[in-house]
Formats: sequence, structure tokens, C-alpha cells
Amino acid sequence: MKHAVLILNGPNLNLLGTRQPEVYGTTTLADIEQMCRNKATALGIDVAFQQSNHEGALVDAIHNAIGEYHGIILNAGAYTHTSIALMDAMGSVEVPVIELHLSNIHAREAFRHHSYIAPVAIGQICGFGANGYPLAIDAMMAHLGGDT
Ligand code: CA2
Repeated sequence: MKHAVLILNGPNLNLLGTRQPEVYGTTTLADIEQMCRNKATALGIDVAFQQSNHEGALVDAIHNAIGEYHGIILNAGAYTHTSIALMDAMGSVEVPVIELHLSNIHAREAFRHHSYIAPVAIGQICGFGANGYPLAIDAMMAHLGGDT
């Protein structure tokens, strides 16, 4: 069976590579999508790559993953630290979610240390910049197991 993974990105991540390069680097979200597509090709899996600045649209995307994707890699951006709605959405779908961040949220401001996503995720990857995305795909495939 060919696995399919949804890579979902939250608010402001569309600005990657264009603003605050000292915090978030110079890699654009389009570059990251290409990294993910290269990884998917190497592993023989399908990936979908989405971004929204809107909390409800992210909730919809999680709901729509049911029956479509075997796993979700979620960089919820600042909604990580605020959104009970995203937490509830993840808890309502039987699709494993990996929480992902470019930066090491635990080494930043105290308000970034708490994540509503973490308790309903299978694990968290943070602090590895854009490389965290292919790392998360590897982690998801290890979690899903079986043939790709
Ligand atoms: O490190 C991450 O991936 C974050 O999810 C990024 C979020 C931040 O609120 C989280 O605490 C950690 C912010 C994304 C903002 O992205 C920008 C990119 C370029 C310029 C401005 C913002």
C-alpha cells in the first residue's frame, strides 16, 4: 500500500525566507515543499503540502484528512500555543500527527514552551530548521511501518 502524508503549515509560515531570516532562516516554504517532495519520491510515498493563516481552515484540513492520509505532519505556528480547537480536531480524527517546528520552541520565550498539540501528537520535532520536515517524514514512516 502506498502511504500518503499531509504536511500542514499554519499562520505566517508563508512568509518564510522573506522576513526575520535571523530567526527562521532563508529557506522559503516553497523550498521546504520541494524538500518534502524529494523525500517522498525517495521513499515512494505521496505527500500533500498545505498552508493556511486561518485556524478554522486548519481544523477543516485535519477533518478532511480522514480516509485520505495515513499521517499528518503539523507545524501549527503560533496556534500551537493557543488553539484548543486544533487540539480537539486532532483528537477527533484517528490519524497520527507529528508536531513540527523549525525553531526550538523550548529555548525561546516562555509562552512558546506550552503546546496544545503535544498531548495529542505521537511526537514532536523542533529546532532543526527546514531539515525537520524530511526528518518528520522519516519518523512518520517509521511509525506507520509496513511497505511504503
Ligand atoms: O518554529 C516554528 O516552526 C514555529 O511554529 C513558528 C511560529 C511560532 O509562532 C512558533 O512558536 C514556532 C511562527 C511562524 C512565523 O513565521 C515567520 C516567518 C517569517 C517571518 C515572520 C514569521
